[in-house]
Amino acid sequence: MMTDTKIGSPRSPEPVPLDDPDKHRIAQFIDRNGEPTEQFDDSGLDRDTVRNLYEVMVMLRAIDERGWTLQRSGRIAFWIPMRGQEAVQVAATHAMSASDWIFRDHRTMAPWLMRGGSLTLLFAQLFGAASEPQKGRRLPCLIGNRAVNLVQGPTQVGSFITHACGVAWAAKLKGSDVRVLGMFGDGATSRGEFHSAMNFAGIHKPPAVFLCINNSWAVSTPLDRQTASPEFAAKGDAYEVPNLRVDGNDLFAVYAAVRKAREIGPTEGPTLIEAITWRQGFHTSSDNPDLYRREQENKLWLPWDPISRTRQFMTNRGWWTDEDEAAFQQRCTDDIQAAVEAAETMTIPGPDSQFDDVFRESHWMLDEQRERLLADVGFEEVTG
Ligand SMILES: Cc1ncc(C[n+]2csc(CCOP(=O)(O)OP(=O)(O)O)c2C)c(N)n1
Repeated sequence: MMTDTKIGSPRSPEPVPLDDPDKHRIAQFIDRNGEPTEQFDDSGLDRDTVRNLYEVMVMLRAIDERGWTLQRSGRIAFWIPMRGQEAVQVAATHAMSASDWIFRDHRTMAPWLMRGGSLTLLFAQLFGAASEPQKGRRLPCLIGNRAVNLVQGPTQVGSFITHACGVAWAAKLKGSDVRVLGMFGDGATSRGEFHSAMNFAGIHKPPAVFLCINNSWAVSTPLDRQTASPEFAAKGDAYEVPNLRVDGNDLFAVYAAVRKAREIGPTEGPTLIEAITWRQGFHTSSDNPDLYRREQENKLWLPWDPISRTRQFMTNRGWWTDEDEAAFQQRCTDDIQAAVEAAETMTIPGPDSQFDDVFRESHWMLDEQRERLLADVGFEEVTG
């Protein structure tokens, strides 16, 4: 680890820990070429399921590419790239049951797609349409859906970790079978909420899976500035929260880890899982990683790309062909195009929509402010 990262002075490339999983106690089921390792266990993931999960990963990447170009061409305000982090979010979401609660951070779109969210509403959220679940009032990419127990991503890093812990605690008190998954980044472990939640979880044993997605960076903050500990999982030891590390670019290893943690049940309670992955793209469309990270480091991680490894695994078994790939890529292109066209023409909420839903009934103070705002901006309803 280097110790002197300055903005504008990119650090030297770090070795990829996935190259030496035993040294770093990282569970790994497939190698960089998609070949099973000695630890391999398919955990009951059959051909059709693996194909489906792979398709979600490919769709996420296609969404990512479109989100990026929409932002770069000025059609949406903001984009948070997911490239390289598809396996961890797809496997973890699949490992949870449909009625479980999922709390997600800003780089995690898989639960939206995998819990039946439409592509059109996903893009509607990016365009800020009034008809998307957050009524066009959230930062793009923070979509959620109350109807399927998917909590929208917060703007404040890590703020939901205590909430996830509380929902799991409530489920336990009610004697329900519901479990909770919270997915957050390495940067979130420096927040007080992480430590409060771990402390509470160690004592009260709520059935929560805390999934720390370690992608080496929190914007421009590298790991050695985030923690003095050699790993994030071990932080669970201080709180008596069982913990493990897993190759976050390995669909099978992540699925097995999260599924097992989910199945542990309310008597034994929580698990902290650290999934090691890599953000291939910018932190957000407002970032410039060239200021703190060398492209050479990115290249070291490319052989560990989660999509190519899963594809290779399937190809080796005759589960996926070049024709399958071409057909599915075309489907992604067509579906995304249709979704973008539908979303871009939707009605955008007016600036006064910020006063809606603050109280159940209108309040004179807000009514006054609304009137003043509308008089100031001379707003008339805008249609896309
Ligand atoms: C409380 C808070 N501090 C700072 C920020 C600005 N910010 C947004 S994302 C981010 C980095 C988060 O890093 P990490 O949790 O590792 O997730 P990643 O972005 O790497 O996926 C920061 C510092 C914020 N949104 N909230």
